[in-house]
Amino acid sequence: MPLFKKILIANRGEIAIRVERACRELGIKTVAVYSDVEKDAMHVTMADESICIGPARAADSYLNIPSILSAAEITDAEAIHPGYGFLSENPQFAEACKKSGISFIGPTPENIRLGGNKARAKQIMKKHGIPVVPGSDGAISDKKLISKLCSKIGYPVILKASAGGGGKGMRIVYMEPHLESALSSAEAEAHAAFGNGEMYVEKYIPRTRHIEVQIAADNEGAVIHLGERDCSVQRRHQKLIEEAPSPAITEKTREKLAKFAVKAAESLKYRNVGTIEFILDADDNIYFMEINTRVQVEHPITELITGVDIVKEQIRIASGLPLSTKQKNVRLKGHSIECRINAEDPFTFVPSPGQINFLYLPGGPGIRVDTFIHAGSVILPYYDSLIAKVISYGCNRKEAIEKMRRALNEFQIGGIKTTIPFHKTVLSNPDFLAGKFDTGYLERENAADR
Ligand code: MV4
Repeated sequence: MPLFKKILIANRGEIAIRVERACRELGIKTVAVYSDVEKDAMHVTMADESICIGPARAADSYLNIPSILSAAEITDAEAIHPGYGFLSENPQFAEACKKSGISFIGPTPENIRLGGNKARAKQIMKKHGIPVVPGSDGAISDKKLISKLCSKIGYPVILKASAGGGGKGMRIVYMEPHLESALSSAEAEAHAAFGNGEMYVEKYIPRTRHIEVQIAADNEGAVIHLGERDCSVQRRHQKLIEEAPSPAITEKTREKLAKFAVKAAESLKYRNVGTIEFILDADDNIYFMEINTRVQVEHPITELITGVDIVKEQIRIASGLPLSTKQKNVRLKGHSIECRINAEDPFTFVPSPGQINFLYLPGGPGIRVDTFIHAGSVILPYYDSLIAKVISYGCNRKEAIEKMRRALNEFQIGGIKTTIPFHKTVLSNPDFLAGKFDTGYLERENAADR
């Protein structure tokens, strides 16, 4: 089965360029799409062809399904790569591609739909023997039943939206008197954000680490894992630093995570690449959380420790080819760290759009930079504030940290504020250096500052 000849990339910024690079190496032509305000953007310049898909607002362009499908038809693209965000986890879009005879480079619409229904995904994982946090069996709506269940599992509990993501519709409840108001505000928030107020309930686990496992599955049902990523350095559910492998788990825990992730993918008949997300408690107990059905922002750290090109793998699988490697040939070697550089104030994280008037990007041994910026480029307020990913690779964690520190000091950017100073601070924090941090780390560090 041959590879696609031409792919339309339904995205912008660094991930559109990342996909273009994979296509170029595979000999595949690329079509970029752009909104009215991005015709001079780097992802457009670097593509073989480009086509305008609408006004600046994402809802009118990068999220506009009819416009993107027309663009693919006009340019004769056989396949669409959705990147991350935008339409990447929209089952209707994957379905619409199929109906138009265009290959969607990603999982099946059924896989995506399940990934978006967190209560149901958890229920299915539990049925297949993958450990989950004690709580409701799927979604729950009756207030009396919820109250009874919470008393049974014991406070604190956490209320989560079935359609949730990014912490929206999520509430930690420390005692029964707070339950009713937390429930109604979480439901309202979920309804406003996702058009779906369905909730589920879990025991709240304090001091968790966020660890996810990269998997890949082909059309013959072969599944491999590419090791884990530790994404515990987050702020308000936005990941800021990720690393692979996790500095905080034993080899035994690593093996368990991988085994659960492969079993999850097999039991769901998962196709293409994906991530199985877990939380770990202070005693290294593993709990399944979610399935992410897209290529993730932090995929490069896995590429650096495995040598597997995850985007090429996505394209190969979608075109019907088998996985390029077998599990026994995947070796996790060295250590990789990613710092997300955002156009934001480094202390308040308030977006800082504007024109870049000076730029020098870091490089040298062990440094990869995935970005779309150049001297003169304008960071627009319409889209997310990620402007670059600095990724380091070393033979061990200490070397990866040293290289990252050097790279952050080399990075020179004028005209806008960035989160580089924040990263420099974390990379010299004794707890971070010792690998002692959990998802509450930043909030606590900030509290200590005040
Ligand atoms: C949890 C949890 C503790 N206990 N579930 C947040 C997003 C989603 N992917 C999973 N999340 C969590 N689920 C139980 N049962 C802790 C988190 C969590 C978190 C919670 C509150 C504030 C910040 C957080 C950061 C990462 C994970």
